[in-house]
Amino acid sequence: KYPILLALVMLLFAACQPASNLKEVQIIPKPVSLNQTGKSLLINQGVRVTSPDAELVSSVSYLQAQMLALPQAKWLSDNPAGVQIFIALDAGIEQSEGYKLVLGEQILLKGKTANGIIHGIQTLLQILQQAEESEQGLVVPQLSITDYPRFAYRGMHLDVSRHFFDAEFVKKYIDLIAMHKMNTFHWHLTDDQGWRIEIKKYPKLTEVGAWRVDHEDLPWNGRPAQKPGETASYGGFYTQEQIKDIVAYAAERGVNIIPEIDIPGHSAAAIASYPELSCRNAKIGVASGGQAEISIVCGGKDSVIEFYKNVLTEVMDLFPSKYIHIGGDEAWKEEWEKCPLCQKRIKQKKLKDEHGLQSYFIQQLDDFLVSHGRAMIGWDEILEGGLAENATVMSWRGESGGIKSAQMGHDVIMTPGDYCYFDYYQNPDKYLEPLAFNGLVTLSKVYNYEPVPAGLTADEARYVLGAQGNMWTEWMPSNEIAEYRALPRMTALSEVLWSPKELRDEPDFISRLEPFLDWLSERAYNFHIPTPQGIF
Ligand code: TNX
Repeated sequence: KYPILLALVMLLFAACQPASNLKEVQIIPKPVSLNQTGKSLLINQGVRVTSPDAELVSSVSYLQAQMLALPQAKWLSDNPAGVQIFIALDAGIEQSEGYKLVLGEQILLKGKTANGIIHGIQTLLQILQQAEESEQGLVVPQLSITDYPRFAYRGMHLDVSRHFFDAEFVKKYIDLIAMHKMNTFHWHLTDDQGWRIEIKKYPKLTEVGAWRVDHEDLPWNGRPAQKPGETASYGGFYTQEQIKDIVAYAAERGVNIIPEIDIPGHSAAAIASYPELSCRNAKIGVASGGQAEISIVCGGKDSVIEFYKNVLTEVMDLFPSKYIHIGGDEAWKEEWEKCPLCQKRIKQKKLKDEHGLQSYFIQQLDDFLVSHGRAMIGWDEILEGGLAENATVMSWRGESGGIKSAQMGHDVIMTPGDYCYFDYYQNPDKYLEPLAFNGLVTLSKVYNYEPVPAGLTADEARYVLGAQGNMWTEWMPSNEIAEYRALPRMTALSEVLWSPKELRDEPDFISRLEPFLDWLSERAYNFHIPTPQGIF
C-alpha cells in the first residue's frame, strides 16, 4: 500500500518479530509494560461502555464516537448484551496520567485521572484498529497493559500567524496531539504576519491586525509590504467564543492549551493596528511575509505595558492554563537604541543595556501573571539581560539556554531546532518535499533525541519538564502540508516523551509505525512516508 521503500524496511523488521498466530499488538508510544496472553476475545454482539464516575461522562462518549470511526465500526456498536467496556478512576494508580488496561473476557480501563483514561482510550483504539475481522466477529488479543509517561510536558506547537488555520483544523490538530498521548498544545497566536485572537478591549487587533495583502502565490521572502490603497484580504482570527469552544474540546481530550502572545518582538501586526505601540508611532502594514518593517513595540512607554496587561487579562479569562507564553524571541533592538523613551528608562532603572530593558519589561509581565496565579513561559532570549524570577524557559537555540536555566533552578521545556523543528525538511532528498525552511530534521534524528542534556546533574535534570515539536508555518501554506510536516515526526517525538528511555528502539519503532500510519490515514491525515535515508 505504501511505496516500495517503506515496504522493504517493514519486511526487514517483520522478519525479526516472533511468530505467533495472534499478531502482536503494535502500540505507539510504546507502553511501559504490555503482556499478551496468547488468548483472544471475540466481539460479535457489539460493546457497552459504562463508568461509575460522573467525571468520565465525556470520556465514555469520546470512546464510543472514536470506536465508530474505526474501519471495524460495524462490530463496535452499542449493545447492552455486548462485550462490557468498564472505565473507572482509580486512586491506587500512582502516576497522574497513568492507566491500566486489561482485555480479558471483558475490557477494563482504569486511570488515576480523566487524562490517564484518555491515554488508555488511545491505546484501546489502536488495539481495536489492528484487530482482525473473521466471519465470527472481531478477534481482539487478550492482554494487560500498565502505562504512564516519562515526561510531564509533551507538547506540539502551531504557528497560526504566518498561515491561518481555521478552528476546524485546530480541532483536528488537537485530536492528533491526543492520539499521540501528548498533553500540551502551544498556540502561537500572534506574530508580524497576523494577530489571531479577538481582544474585546482592542478591536483593531483583529479588524486590522488579522489581515494582510494576499501574496500567497509568491515565495515567503519575496512578498512585498502593503502599498497605499491595497486591500488586505488574507488572514482570519478566532473569536472568543471559538476559543472557549476549542479550549473545552482540548480539555476533553486531555490537552492543555498554552496561548502565546509574542512580546516585545514579532509584533508588526499589533503595531499596524495601534501605531502608538511602537517607539515612533510608525504607520506600518501587517507584514505579508519575510521581514517586517518594524516588529518591536516600545520598551520605554508605560502605556505599552498597560496594553499587554489588558490583553493578558482577556487571555487569562479564556485559557485556564497555568502557563501563559509571552514570546520574547528575536526582539531586535535597533528601534530601542534610537528611542529617547527607551534610553531614558534604561538610565532611570539603572539597566545595563537594551537587553536589560527587555528583562525589565518581561519582569513586569511575570509579576502580573504571578499575581493572577499563573506562570510565565518565554523563549530562551528571556535569559539575556536577566531571567524573570518565576519564568519557565523554552530552549530553542540549541540546548544551552535549557542547560543554563536548569542550572539556575528554572523549569525548562526543550525545543532545540536540530531535533524539534518540524518546519525543516525531513528527508535528505529535499526535492521530494514541498518547499521548506532550509534545515534537516529526519525521523531518526527526532526518535534518537534525548531531552535531558548530558551535562546536567540528577537534581538539575528534574527541571527539564519535557519537550515540544515546533510548527512554524512560513512554509506550510495548507492543512495538508502542515500535517505532512508534523507526521510522522511528532509520532517519533511522542515516544521519546512518553516511553521509558530503556525501551527506545528504532527498528522496533519503525515496525510499529505502519499500523499507526494506517490509523492516521483512516482519520484523513496526510503524512510524509519515511524513506530509508530518513530513518537511518
Ligand atoms: C525562529 S523559533 C522563530 C520563528 C520562525 C522560525 C523559523 C523562534 C522562537 N522564533 O519566528 O518562524 O525561526 O524556523
